[in-house]
Amino acid sequence: MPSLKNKIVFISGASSGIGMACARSFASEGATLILAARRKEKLEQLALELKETFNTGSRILSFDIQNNHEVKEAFNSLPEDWKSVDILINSAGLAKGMQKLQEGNPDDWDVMINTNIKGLLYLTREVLPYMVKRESGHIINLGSTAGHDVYPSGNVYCATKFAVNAISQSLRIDLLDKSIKVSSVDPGMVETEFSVVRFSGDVDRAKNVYRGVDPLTAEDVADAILYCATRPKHVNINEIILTPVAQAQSNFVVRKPV
Ligand code: 8X3
Repeated sequence: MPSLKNKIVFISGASSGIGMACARSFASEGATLILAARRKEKLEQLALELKETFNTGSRILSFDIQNNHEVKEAFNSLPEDWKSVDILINSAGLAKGMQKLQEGNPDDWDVMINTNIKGLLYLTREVLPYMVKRESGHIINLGSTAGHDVYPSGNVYCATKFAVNAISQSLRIDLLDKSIKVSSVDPGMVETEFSVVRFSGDVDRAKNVYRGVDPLTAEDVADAILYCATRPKHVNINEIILTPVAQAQSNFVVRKPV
């Protein structure tokens, strides 16, 4: 298995959930990390933990991915040799609200569209030219089963994940002649802060999403991402869709009585 030793891995959304789990698993494989998110203290804490546990060298970048100016400024603040990112993990993303469209909140739509689609594009736009120049690199996008099948009241969130799916497919074509890999890792129900954020801190409602299911963990998804990143040079994993055993796709879930 190709080594991640001294590879530069840029992780967006690194302050929690799947991004944080990726930081830990890639650090344990010897990668050097750029940890990006809005919450600086969380990133500092994580960088310290990874230094103590794995002796990981890392840099932290705190910025709002929804703001292209901030994304550019943060990326450009990196020393030149750190800009040659080997693997970009676009894991920043969120859901806000879950209502029928006619009842939805346009402010929530903006946050989802600006983070999940535009933020991913802004960051990729900064990192990619350096990969293209070297004709080497790997972009791993965090998609979702919601990018394959819509579900009731999922409208805008599902649309953002369909967009991520389209961006991954399109990037793969555009980069064919540059030897750059593009993978999409698309989980179903993962119990992280995801539903708590979606329901604005309503922990009981968030818990209920995973009732009787034995959901995926952030570590399960990080494991799939690590798998994509550690294939031989000539192998690209286009897409991994992973769900809990009790889930077939967005709309088919069997719950055990609890
Ligand atoms: C997360 C999957 O079904 O909770 O992207 O929206 S779902």
